[in-house]
Amino acid sequence: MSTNLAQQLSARDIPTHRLFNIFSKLRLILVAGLLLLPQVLAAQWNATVGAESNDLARQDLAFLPNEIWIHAGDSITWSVTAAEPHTVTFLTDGQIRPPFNVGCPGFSAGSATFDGTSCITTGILSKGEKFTVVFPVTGNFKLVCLIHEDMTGIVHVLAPSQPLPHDQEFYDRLAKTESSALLADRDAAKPKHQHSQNGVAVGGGEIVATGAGSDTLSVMRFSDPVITVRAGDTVEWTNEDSTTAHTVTFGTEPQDPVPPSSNVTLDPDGARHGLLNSTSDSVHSGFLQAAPQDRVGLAQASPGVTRFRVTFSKPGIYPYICALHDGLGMKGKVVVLP
Ligand SMILES: [Cu+2]
Repeated sequence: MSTNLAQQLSARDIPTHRLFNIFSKLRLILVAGLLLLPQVLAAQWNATVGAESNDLARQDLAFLPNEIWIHAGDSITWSVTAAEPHTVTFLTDGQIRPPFNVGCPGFSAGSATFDGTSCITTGILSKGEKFTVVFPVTGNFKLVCLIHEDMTGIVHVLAPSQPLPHDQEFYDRLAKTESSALLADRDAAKPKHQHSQNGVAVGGGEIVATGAGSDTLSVMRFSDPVITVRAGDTVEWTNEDSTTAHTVTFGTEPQDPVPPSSNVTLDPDGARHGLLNSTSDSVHSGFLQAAPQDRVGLAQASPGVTRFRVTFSKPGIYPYICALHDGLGMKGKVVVLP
């Protein structure tokens, strides 16, 4: 090859290399663009968890709203807006519901991805805390709170080509409407169902169905915060909430609030019974809770213990609390006259 021809060839090669470089760069930009595109298009949705009255007595145990339609790749951030604690949990279909302190097992903090194949849950979320879930694949996913059994919802994850029925503004409005309707519900303050003259209703509640699941209103109060009786009388507390557990606790709070204290006996009708001989004595009802709903394919649940009786032998003033909800103001007092 003559020097001249070699020079000509290399002169022709230069533009080819340049073209190749330009194409490489274009390809890189294209690939980066395709990779970034879903993130640019992916929407960030917001929803709330729980709501409450100003005095904290009435608690919405609900996802507000409890039904949301999004696209695959979108994420939803749930913000807790009430003092009652909740979890944001997606179990897998068929998974046995775990206790809230066990989790999936295990917990996620801040954010997680859910595609229906493995469980995700937060630990206990307090007021002001947030949790974001990314939904990369299509499907209809049930949302639950591991603390409150009748607090459920659904996230519908559609393919990006499908139209979405609502925008964020719609969900904000729906959350507000649902929340205030629940909080305003007066059915939960039912007439007392006690057969005893000295009866106190412990809480009250109502489960409200939507197309996506259940919202619950729980009233975290004793119906008669102060009740006056005579020495020798017995006061009877009845949990009238459809789902929420409460306790009646005099004196020292036990470490484990679930079982009754050892000085509690069982009446023939299944109610628990304590005796207080002094204002400095302690007695604890344990969880008073309605039996859970029965379901086909599951063993029948035993009747729940909803009643607690305390006999007061001596005059005095006996303050008590619900060990679960005293922070929300669930406290009472028994005045025992001679
Ligand atoms: Cu309570």
